Amino acid sequence: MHKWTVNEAPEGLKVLISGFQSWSEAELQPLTARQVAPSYHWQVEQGHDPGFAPSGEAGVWRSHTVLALAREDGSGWVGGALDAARTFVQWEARAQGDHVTVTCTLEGPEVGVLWEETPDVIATLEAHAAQLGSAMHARTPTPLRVWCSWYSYYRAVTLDAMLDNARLAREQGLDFDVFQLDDGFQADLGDWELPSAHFGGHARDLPERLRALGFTPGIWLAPFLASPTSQLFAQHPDWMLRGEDGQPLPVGQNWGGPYYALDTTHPEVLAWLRNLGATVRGWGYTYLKIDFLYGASLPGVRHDPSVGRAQAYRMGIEAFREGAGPDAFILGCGAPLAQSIGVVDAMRTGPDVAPIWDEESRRVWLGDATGPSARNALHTALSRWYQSAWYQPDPDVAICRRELSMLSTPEREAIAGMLDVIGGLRASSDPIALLNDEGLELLRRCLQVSTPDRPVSLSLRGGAAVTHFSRGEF
Ligand code: 9PG
Repeated sequence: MHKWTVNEAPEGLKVLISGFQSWSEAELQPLTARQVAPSYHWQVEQGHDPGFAPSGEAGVWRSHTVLALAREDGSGWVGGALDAARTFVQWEARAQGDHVTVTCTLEGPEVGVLWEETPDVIATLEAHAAQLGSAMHARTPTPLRVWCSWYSYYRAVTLDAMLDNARLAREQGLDFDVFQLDDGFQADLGDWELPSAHFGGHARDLPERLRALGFTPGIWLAPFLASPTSQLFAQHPDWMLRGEDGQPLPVGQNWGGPYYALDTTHPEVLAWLRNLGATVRGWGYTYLKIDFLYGASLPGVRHDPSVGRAQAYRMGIEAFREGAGPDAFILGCGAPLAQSIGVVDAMRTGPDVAPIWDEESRRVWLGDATGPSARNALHTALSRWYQSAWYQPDPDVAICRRELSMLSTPEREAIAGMLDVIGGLRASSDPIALLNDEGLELLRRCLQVSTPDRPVSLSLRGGAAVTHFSRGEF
């Protein structure tokens, strides 16, 4: 463990943190405020690192890979790492009377860490992020424009809905590069090759037809998960990550019940992951959204106990990448962030967008800002601006439709403006047939790729931290 003392009154400082995985909070806050700790166990597993969760004490902030302390004038301190492929780099800042104690704990092989005082926190954080990105051979390809089925069809997606939207997008001259099938085509979590009853075909039937319309075929998978009802689980119970009690470890609650994760230190699991990557490539998909990846990185009992959990995670994503091939475009989601650098092309850097601005009950009263909402998605992705040196950021979809949505016109416009500031991938799930002229116009605007913006200052106003981006409107 590394430890530093910052001899500065905590009251005058802000802290910038980035949580464990895509959906975890990232934010700039007064150091003396309280980092929100989720109330329920399942919220910890799905949005945080159960091995290094927020403490819930006022003045104690936990962050993965990077942490910064900033004074009102933008000077301060920045912590970073030189490598994070097989190691979780866990930072904590603790306000203690007239000073701050900063600790950095490594979980995994020893790696170099940096703690630097700087006249310009923004520039130093960006320099650290760039250094880490280049040391880990970050892939930062051209951002793509993606139509994704999730945020309007959810699990009820069908083969026909995919093709109808692709045809209409072509007719309307919408500039999508990729048409991506999301969750719902498969019979069960883990049984990727068996179709669901409602899908109306097999996922392998789609790519050729999408290509004929001029789109790159994309598909969603949660390659590290298995549901208790799946054939995968029935056939290979010994492949599951386990708890101390020897039972398969539930790694979250979704799809109507608990779900398990594969143990990526098991050689047969790694072979199965390689094969899965190759299989979906063989079906004709070259854009692969791989989701719920955090599952393989949670604390648990593994086949090879000498492998740490960060390394186990890395072995899993590397195996999938090997199978998919070096030219597949891989989007990580629900994924430990820095540990994915060099393997993924793009990364979701916030929780899901939803057709509501904010779910105050969950965010404020249940203390969980990792849930789906436009506010949570954009706030989190903006707070990770410097991570565009690690992968193409994916701030998630714009919502341009008026129907099936509770967003107001100014809220839809605000999303478009913030996507422009964040840069990275551009995506939409709007059923094209639901878009009126105004919606089509907004969508065309949202599909214009921009370079990520950078904040010009980090300041404290009336006790609340505010980030200013140079495009300035938000
Ligand atoms: C498909 C979706 C979409 C979406 C992903 C991810 O905590 N949760 O229960 C939880 C459920 C779903 C979710 C995120 C968190 O969404 O981000 O784009 O692919 O899975 O199921």
